Amino acid sequence: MKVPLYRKFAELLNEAEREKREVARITEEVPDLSAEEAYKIQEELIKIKTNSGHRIIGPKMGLTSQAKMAQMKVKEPIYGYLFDYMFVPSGGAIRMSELIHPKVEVEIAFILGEDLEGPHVTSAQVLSATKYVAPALEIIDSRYQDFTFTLPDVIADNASSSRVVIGNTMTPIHSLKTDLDLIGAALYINGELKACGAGAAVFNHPANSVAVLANMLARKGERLKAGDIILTGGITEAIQLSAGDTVIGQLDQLGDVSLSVKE
Ligand code: 0L1
Ligand code: MG
Repeated sequence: MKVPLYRKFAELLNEAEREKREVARITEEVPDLSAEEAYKIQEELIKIKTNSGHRIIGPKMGLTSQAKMAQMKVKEPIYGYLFDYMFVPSGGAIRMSELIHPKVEVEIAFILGEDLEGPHVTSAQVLSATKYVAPALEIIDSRYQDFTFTLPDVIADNASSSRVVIGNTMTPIHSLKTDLDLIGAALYINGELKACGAGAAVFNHPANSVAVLANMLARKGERLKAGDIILTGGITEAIQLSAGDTVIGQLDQLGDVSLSVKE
């Protein structure tokens, strides 16, 4: 595929997000789109956003559970980028009128104290470079019709990134009493338990997810930077949101993170 086509699809996805409308999957027009080409489209999309004044707050990992990887028939997760305009304070609100068909998932965020550069980053190096961990809610909002896509489609669409809520408490990683894979997470919507899991659902340990991310970014000469806020992947399944919902994510030792959903 040629560079002008990367740009064309990136513009389509960016417009879909801005105009809050679903679009057809790219693979309907380009059935043999590869993951490598899809990351080129994603790079164009990121350029469009940064050129229009938005700032990256960190990368995110998606499809990090064995179940999701098996479902998509892939051996490694995917990444995308979170931007400043996606950030919602804990206890704040998102608006359905600004989104297409949002879903929410509970995650653990890592806040790095040191840079991490692949290609051979280990989870032990991730743990030593991490300053804080925090509870997070990720709102994913695929720009594709009916929230359905192939792997290259979702890579091009910035891994469905839409909004992110980070809990108010940042916990120094070395103060945790149990390892992150044993930390339990629960997702409540309107007081009802909708999903639960443990940190191990994320690539066996969320630090593995960050290590894989650093090693994937090294392929294009990028590294993780001190201060990056990294979403490591959903611990719970993603749950559809509706106007009027109140969402609370609870994580052992890390605390709560919440948001409400307005019209
Ligand atoms: O953050 C995620 O795990 C989302 C990855 C993309 C797949 C999806 O939109 O469900
Ligand atoms: Mg996610």
